[in-house]
Amino acid sequence: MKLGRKDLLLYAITDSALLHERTLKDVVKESLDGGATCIQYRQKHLDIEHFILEAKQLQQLCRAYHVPFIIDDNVEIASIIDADGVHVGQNDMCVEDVRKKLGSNKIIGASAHTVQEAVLAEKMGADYLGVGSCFTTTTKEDAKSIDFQIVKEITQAVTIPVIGIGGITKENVSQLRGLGLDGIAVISAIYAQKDILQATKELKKSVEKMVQL
Ligand code: 3NM
Repeated sequence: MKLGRKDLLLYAITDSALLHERTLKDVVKESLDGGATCIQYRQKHLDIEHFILEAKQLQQLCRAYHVPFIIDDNVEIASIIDADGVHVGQNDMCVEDVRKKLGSNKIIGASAHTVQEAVLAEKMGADYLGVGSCFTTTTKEDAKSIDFQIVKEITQAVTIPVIGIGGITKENVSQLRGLGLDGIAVISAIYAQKDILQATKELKKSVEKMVQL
């Protein structure tokens, strides 16, 4: 699957800790109905068998919506289930090795916190970058905040699309305007919400305004 810039407008990352009575498939479906443009399956605490089962369910759902399905971190499983792509952090497999393993048709996203990391990731073949943490987040314990000036320098230094991540909400997303971002990646602003459908719709409207030049 080829990745378009518009696919990165509202990138939703799953969190199984936020399900309450709902299933992961149900909440992801709600977010897709609300207009999420890309889904990342992020799962840190599941054995491989269940990981694959759940990933396949979400993959099927995303296919029906023609929305890219990305797996966080686990290149092996992304390869096994033939996911659309994988997202790697600075401590995961390096982009160059992921590209070798998955081939040229898969989407590779990379996290970057400095201009140097961003430029290197692009050079190694990343298709998009996630930069953060833009605001304070409680979702990822080791997230470090990034200066907006650095975000701007990153978007100017690379040609691949860049999305902001970390603590982004419909209230604060407008503060990212003018930084050159193509979209946002969120967990809580979608999946911690009671009405996921409505929350996604509202967030999408706000992010559409943010990315306008
Ligand atoms: N990566 P929320 S922040 C997965 O800064 C992740 O690289 C981050 O969750 C980074 O939208 C983050 O709930 C968590 O803040 C994003």
